[in-house]
Amino acid sequence: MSLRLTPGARIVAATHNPGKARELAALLEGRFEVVTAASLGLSEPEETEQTFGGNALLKARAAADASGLIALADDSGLSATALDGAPGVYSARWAGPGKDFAHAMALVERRIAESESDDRSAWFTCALAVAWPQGGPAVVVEGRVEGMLIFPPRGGKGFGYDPIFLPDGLGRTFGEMEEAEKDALSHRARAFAKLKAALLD
Ligand code: ITT
Repeated sequence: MSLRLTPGARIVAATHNPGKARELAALLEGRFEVVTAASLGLSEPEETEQTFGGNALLKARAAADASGLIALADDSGLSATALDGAPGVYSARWAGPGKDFAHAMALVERRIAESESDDRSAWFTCALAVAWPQGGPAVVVEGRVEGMLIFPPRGGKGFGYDPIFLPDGLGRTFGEMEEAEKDALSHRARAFAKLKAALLD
């Protein structure tokens, strides 16, 4: 089986997060026929792994096996140095069942204050996994972007923790950036560049 992705191939984007789905679609740039896990009615597997790569692979394998299509999955999150890398793989879970990211960002702020650390550095990680159906091969890559956390949150663009993340060297949070600007430097874009090198170019 070839580990190259042929342009025009039908692939399933194994995410139920609309913010991620939008960014992944922009990165895929119309190279593929992309269908979403939600549109195929695929269920969300439980994220039982302790690493971004492990969870991305688990999601890609579940979607590939359920759909019979090549699947692309994303597992990502925010890590604060003062919190020893939390919320990390639990980033979505810190927002609770209602996916309340105002609450999750306030929780990050409170936990950092409680830690009594002055360190506001943080990073986003994105693991992308592509899996072929029926127990076929899989590829997992990871990208990161470093920055600082700022409070109160700034900007209403993006999704999740974007309004508290100021990427190094820039004066605007991800929440204040147009999508194309974030897509040029984000953890997701960096992971995607590695995927492209492995599977596309
Ligand atoms: P899927 O599993 O269906 O893809 P999810 O939202 O549950 O959706 P994750 O388990 O990977 O995805 O959770 C990652 C969380 O980390 C996500 O919900 C966001 O809140 C946050 N996150 C990841 N990438 C982000 C980004 O680019 N900007 C802001 N927050 C991000």
